[in-house]
Amino acid sequence: MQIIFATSNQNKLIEARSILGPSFTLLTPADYGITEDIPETSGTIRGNAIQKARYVWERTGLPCFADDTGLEVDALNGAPGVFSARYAGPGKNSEDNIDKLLGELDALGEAAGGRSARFRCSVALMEADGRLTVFDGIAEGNITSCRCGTRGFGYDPVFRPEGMEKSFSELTEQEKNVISHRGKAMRALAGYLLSLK
Ligand code: ITT
Repeated sequence: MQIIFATSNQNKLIEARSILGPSFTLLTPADYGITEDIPETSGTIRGNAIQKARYVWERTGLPCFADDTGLEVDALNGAPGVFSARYAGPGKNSEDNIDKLLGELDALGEAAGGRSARFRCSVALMEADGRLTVFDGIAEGNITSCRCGTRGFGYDPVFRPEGMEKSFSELTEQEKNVISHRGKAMRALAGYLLSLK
């Protein structure tokens, strides 16, 4: 089945191809000449996923899905959350975002009362006829005190999933996908799409 994944994040694309497997051929907005930044202005993770999927569907009329993900840290009242991509400010990268996150938690010290956190992922699917369905996935865990591991992307080096001694960046791609927020949401997406056949 051919479907567009409305993302500009190559790491997400690699993970999605692995999670969804050979039954799906993933195309990208660039394959349809959509090269501009897709707006993400809704204020919620679910809303941003819907906004991105709808944006590409409106321009192609083809089935497509989008992923929006945020890291919620309890001691920071759920921040960075929907602002995860630009936590350290516009033009900053994942290294800057991690520096800011660790700095905020260090500044709180004991007052943080723990380092529990979760990745929250929403995957919004627009079918060709305009039908919208959203699939959610959560991975619970803790923020480490320093970077561990070299794999993955984004906040992976400082996120240790619940019940594991390793960060996402110390897991193989397959190990991460089994337990990750994106793995959960995208397996639900795959189940839905295959049930339509
Ligand atoms: P698209 O919107 O083009 O899909 P993006 O990188 O902007 O790509 P998000 O807004 O969903 O995607 O990402 C929010 C932030 O969370 C961003 O800094 C990512 O690097 C990070 N992130 C997303 N998924 C992650 C994962 O599985 N592990 C670690 N960090 C992740």
